[in-house]
Amino acid sequence: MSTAADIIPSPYQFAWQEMEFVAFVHFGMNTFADREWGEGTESPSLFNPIGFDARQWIRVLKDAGMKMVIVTAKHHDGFCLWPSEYTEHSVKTSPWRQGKGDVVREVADACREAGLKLGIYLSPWDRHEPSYGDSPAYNEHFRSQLRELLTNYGEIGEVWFDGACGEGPNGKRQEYDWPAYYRVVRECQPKAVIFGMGPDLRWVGTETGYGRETEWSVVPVPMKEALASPNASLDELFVPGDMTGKDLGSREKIAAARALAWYPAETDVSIRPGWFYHASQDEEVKTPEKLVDIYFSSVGRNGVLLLNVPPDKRGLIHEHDTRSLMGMRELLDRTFQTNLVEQAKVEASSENSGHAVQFILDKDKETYWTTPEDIGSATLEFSLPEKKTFDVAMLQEEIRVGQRVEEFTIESWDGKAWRPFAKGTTIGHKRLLRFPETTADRVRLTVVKSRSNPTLASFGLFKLAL
Ligand code: FUL
Repeated sequence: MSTAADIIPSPYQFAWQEMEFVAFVHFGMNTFADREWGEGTESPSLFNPIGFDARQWIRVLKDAGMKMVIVTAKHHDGFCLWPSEYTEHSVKTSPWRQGKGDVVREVADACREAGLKLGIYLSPWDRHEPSYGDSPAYNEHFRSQLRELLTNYGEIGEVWFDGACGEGPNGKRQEYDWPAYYRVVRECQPKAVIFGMGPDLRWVGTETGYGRETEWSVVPVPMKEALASPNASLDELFVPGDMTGKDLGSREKIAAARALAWYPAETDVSIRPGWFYHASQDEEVKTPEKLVDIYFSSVGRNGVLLLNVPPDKRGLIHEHDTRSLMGMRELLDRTFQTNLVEQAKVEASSENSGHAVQFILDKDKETYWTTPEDIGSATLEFSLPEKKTFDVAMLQEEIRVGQRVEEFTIESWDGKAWRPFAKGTTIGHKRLLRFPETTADRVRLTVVKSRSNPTLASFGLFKLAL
């Protein structure tokens, strides 16, 4: 078990995890054709967002608390939001800005001005491109487009690879050359993380916004059979596989694994029923309360929340979406404004008295707690200056040393005995729990089971503002 607990995130995976909340922006030909999956035969003359304002998008998304914006530079219909040299099927043959516009450029500039990162969705499945299905030729075409996007728009934080794969016009099925795609990303944007069909970030396995209660960032990953060379990198050996199972990283799964990797979950969901804007869904925008519930079940379950907000035909984020996002932000800000154990006196102890328990205050993070191995259960006790009422707990592990905690409980002292009011399994980067209102001035957290000595980067109790 300690092997799994020793696996740590790369600095780029860690930076990505710390963002917690990022935006997905589905915009393109489908916005105008009123479809979810275009055929690739739509005329570029349809694309004309006359009120297009990337700064408006970024203002809304930033105010909502998002730290990066991933834009669909090309969806399955093949229409490119940037004037690619490699196709005519793009903004350059559209009426928008007389064919001189570049959506990716304007979004990149607005992100940079606002201090947000930019990510790119480039669909390998391309229903327009004639070379699609002619595998080597299309792979080169795709690499060229990737290179354009990764060299002309400044720093890119994430590259989003979807697995959809249809038949080409020649009736042949396209074989994607993933390692060759990764090489372009590594070469042009060494700090970017690759999602989905790539080895850095994994799809959580649902588009509902609800991650697993037990979410491990260290999981068995599919690898090519023959380890061709002992120096082969993960990029060469990695095989995109199905990571949608209920249990990915339990002790049983790990024991049976051939290879383990830090492969954390990204939780994507749309603020509307569809990924693209449809006027018919204007009344179906998720409410602030629903978005808060999703936040607790994604960020609060060791995932990064990738929330899709699709701009409308004007090229603007619709008023209803903005209203919900601002409502969500306000509820979250009010909830997490005051950590009720901030003023508490903290004491650490462990079951096996022969071992000392260290409790170290870290200047950068809030607290950093570590204990020697084989300690049995370990406890942190918080004594508050006065009684407080809370119904939310937040826990964070120091994942830069690995993900370790397997089971924990939180109890309050009622004057006579300790009463459990919350419990959980994994923590990872962040765990949020909601429970019935509890009032107490003494609280204790017990790590019941851990893969190695447990660490904690922060602990908080809050009152939900709903
Ligand atoms: C899927 C695509 O097929 C959808 O259209 C959407 O882009 C979603 C985020 O990924 O696989």
